[in-house]
Amino acid sequence: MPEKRIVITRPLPGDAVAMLREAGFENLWCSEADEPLPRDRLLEVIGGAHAIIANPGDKPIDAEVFDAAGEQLEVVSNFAVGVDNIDVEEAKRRGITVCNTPTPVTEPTADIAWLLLLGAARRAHEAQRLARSGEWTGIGPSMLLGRRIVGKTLLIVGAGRIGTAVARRSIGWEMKVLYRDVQRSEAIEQAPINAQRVELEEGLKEADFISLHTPLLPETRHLINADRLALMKETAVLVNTSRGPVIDEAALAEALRSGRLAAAGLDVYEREPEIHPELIGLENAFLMPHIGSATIEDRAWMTQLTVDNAIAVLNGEDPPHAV
Ligand code: 8YV
Repeated sequence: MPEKRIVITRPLPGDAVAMLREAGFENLWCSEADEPLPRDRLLEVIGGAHAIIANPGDKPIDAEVFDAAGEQLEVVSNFAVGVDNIDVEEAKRRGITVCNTPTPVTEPTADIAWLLLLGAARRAHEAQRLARSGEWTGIGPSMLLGRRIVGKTLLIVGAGRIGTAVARRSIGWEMKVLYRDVQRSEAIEQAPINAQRVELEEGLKEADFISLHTPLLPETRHLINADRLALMKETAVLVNTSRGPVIDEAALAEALRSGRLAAAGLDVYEREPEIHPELIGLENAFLMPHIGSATIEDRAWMTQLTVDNAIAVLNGEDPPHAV
């Protein structure tokens, strides 16, 4: 039987190719360019693949991709916890296993949520720009006033791994934590977090800081729309490290521009890598280019897990993380 073919759509940090060779897989194709593989090239190179090692830039991984790969395709191993770039239902229908990398993504993404929360609340980007500008005239009583965080109320929307890790970090800020999730979560309700489960609307009205951690599903697309933005306090800060389309970006830009909402910290966008042009021009939008999981250690761990997931499926074993 010919050797199983593995396609890696973009070079990953750490040496995925070496890891696969070590495990005895020699029939490998790895893109050399550190950029998304153009669609026509993707459809061309995956022919005959048993495994695709994909990343969120490959979208969509759908029926067309599965057809181009061929019936022998066994696994799509995604370099991400989010799998909204993959048609999971179609994969399931065809018996293709979809895998992801939840564990390494949790803590660094929770850190970035806090960086966004702190940065947006304390106007870190404006402060940084002034410090570097050569125009700073000295400490000023009214200069760059931000918002107090200690003792305020934090709403976590989506109490999974990342939402819970963000809530855990709030202990040092002595915050009251609310959460909204379709399911009850004991991990977030028990000490030391002691979060209280609320309806979304109730939480949006009460919170000073709102952090989004839902997966992107049909029911979470534009979960935060103009109506829900209108429920938030004018002093509230909204943070998103989940997926861009969870927020109606145009409605958010309008709320920030009009002063309806104090500030937002965003790592993800509706049409990445495009960012709504109005957001780019707004001082109360603190923006990052989707770097939630981007630490040296965690990205190397993600590569290892992506490879381990693929190898397990190809060897007929249970993968560490199937969706
Ligand atoms: C990306 C992420 O995978 O895990 C996710 O779902 O969005 C991130 O960790 C990462 O930025 C690589 O594109």
